[in-house]
Amino acid sequence: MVRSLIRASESGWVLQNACLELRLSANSALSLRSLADQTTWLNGLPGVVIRTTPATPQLLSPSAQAASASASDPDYADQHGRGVRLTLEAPLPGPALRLTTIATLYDALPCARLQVGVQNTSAQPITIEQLLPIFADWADLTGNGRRPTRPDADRPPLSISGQTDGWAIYQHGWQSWSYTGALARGRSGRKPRSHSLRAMNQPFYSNADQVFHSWDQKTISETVALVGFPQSAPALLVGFMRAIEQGGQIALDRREGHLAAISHAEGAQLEPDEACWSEPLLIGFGAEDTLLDAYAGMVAREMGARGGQQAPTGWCSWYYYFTRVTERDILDNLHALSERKEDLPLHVVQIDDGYQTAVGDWTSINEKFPGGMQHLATAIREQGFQPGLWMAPFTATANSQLAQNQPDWLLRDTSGRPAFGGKNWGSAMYGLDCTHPQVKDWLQRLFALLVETWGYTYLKLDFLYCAALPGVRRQPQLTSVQALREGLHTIRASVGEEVFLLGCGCPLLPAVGLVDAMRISPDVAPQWLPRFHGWPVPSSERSSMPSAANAMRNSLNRAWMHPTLWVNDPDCLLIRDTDSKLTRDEIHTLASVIGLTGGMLVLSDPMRRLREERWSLATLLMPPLDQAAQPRSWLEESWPSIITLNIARPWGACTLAGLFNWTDQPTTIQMSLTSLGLPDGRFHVCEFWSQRYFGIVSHALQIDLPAHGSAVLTVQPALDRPTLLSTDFHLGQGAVEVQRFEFAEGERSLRWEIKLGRRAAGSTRIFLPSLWRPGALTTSAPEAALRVGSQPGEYHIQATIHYSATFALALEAS
Ligand code: 9PG
Repeated sequence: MVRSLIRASESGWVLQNACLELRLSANSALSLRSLADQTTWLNGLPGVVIRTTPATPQLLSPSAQAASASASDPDYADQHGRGVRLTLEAPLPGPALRLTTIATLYDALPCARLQVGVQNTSAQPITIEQLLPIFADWADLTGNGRRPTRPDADRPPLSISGQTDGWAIYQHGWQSWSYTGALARGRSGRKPRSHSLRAMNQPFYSNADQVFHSWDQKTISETVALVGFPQSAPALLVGFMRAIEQGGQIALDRREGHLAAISHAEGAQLEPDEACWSEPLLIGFGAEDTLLDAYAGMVAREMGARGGQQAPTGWCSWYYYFTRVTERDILDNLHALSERKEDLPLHVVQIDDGYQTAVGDWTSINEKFPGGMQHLATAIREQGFQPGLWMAPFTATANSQLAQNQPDWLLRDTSGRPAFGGKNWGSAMYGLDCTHPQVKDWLQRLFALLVETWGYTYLKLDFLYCAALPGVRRQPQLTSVQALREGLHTIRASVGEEVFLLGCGCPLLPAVGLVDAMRISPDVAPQWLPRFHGWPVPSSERSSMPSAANAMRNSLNRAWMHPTLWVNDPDCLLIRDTDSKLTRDEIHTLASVIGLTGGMLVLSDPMRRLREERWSLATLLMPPLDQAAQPRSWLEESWPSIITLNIARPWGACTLAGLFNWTDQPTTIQMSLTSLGLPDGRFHVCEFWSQRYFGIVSHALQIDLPAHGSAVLTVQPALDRPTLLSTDFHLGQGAVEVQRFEFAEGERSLRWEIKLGRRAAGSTRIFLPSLWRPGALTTSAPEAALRVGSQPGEYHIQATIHYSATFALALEAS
């Protein structure tokens, strides 16, 4: 491995690792260059935004005065590995402030870590709004009226492969439901017109807007952004590695080639001599997927992600019953699931919204649940399921007893009104002030009741963003991110480590380490696109509204989080053919997305009304895959059209691929194997939904995709030996259920094991080179038969399996 290095140069300091070079000049100017491509760089300055009078935020950056290196460590090491580190200090113009920049490069990571701090060296308190580890801009934004003197001030701030504008952006949304995905060249990020949608998805938009108001083609990405050109390296990743104290945003202007990384201190009062630090920022150049991988790993280490969890499976009442749900509905579905447990062994039965009298009044149960919540949890547990419950712990609607009886628990805006969290349930939603000691006490007692008295051990915590709305808090020195974490921490402390917490409607990064799973998408719905009272929704308003297409878009575009940050929840798989506008092809596509990205599998249909064929559709995703397929590009399209997952198994490698047709017309695609990331060569290709075996393919294949339809391919190298091609037990076609596959040439036998954890009938497709033909089959399965396939060398072993079965096939020389 190449060791990173640090040295002084005539204009400042140089840090370098295998991927990039970072120059810091004597006035703290930063210049990052990709070593793989000399035409890719980011030049900027660190800065701080202060507020002197309420109306005027002022951006300050070190001027020409020389910065001094207070520490230079060529042998630095921390949780991310070995590297080098430099600490620079520089005075800021205007009020007496000192800016410190810490730059770290790691030997084994394709990125630099940047953190800035500001110290008040005056005798007066100073209000800090934002800390900018870097902003890269042509214009004079400094408050002192002088253009910052960058040594390279005549060079464009950001260049990717020689292009200084027009790049594509991967934009990340604030919370679970917010738009996440590519903004192709020429498309700008949309700001919804509706107040409610803004409150829910972009409440901090104006903070960045105020400072960078001159950027007229502004895109704001929350926490992290990728910038570049689809499928071409290098791309640039800029992302905050932590959201423990401050929320981060990346502001971009594609026309002017601007970028700013903003860590929101939210008006922190800095007393004389006090210092305040930004969250650490990661800047990397490289291939899109390696960057997101490195980023996820660093976030997980910085924030202590709860790793190693099995993705839960279950049933949730919301997407059919909605708030009309009754105790009877829960029991009916519970019994239906219980009767079918051998074919579909789900774990959780989760009661969603609809049991409480109002949002906020969680222990006041409505008349639709006459037996009470404890009784229902007991019934669920007695049937062998884990009881799950939805609630929105940081939200109260205007009509709730909570909002009326505890007005001082509500988060307030600067004019003293309860902070608006959007409209739902025909009422305004307010957020609770989780820095209020009485709110914490109440949460502590409430969750002890839900878990210890009622008996729910799986909790879907919804509308969590309400705790993180901008507002005035009991403890004014705490930011919105800290307030949300206080709330989540109080819940975690109350329920203990064993209870499964699923975050929903939640700002993503601040929840790492506190939740076990995270909803990463808008709500699914039994319709392809969002509708409002039956009408189509304008494009500016629809990206976070419930729909199957929206849920899939975010689930694909946030696949990189799983399982590094938590278990991803892509929202429910809806498979019913009544009360649903989804076509069979659309349902297959939903199953492909949920199944291939490897997160939770939750159903939400009236189970008694499902036809047999639909039940079996659900079983195809059981158990969930433990890895996540990822888009081939994060920058190409809002809805990625190809996702892949390479699977290494002792008996051979295979690639799983999902292909999607997001258009309204059927299409035929010519797909080259290289577009799946495969090298030149010959491969066996099978498709799941059509159960087609394409035979041995060497360059490209032609596939028909229905409107809104998908294909799931399994691809393996064509070798001159017996090969497991696929199974139809599981969408993974062998990736999950095949435990081993051994060819003993000397013994002339093929042995394999299938472990499904459920009862199923299905078939395994194998390939035998022309040298061999099948002989006797022995198996532990109650029923099995061998059938000759239609392609040369293709055989099917049909079998009924109870949980698992072993197979041995004698081979005869032909
Ligand atoms: C229960 C539901 C389900 C669902 C959650 C959440 O008004 N809105 O914009 C809005 C957005 C999402 C939403 C409800 C309303 O759904 O994601 O799974 O639990 O709450 O009310």
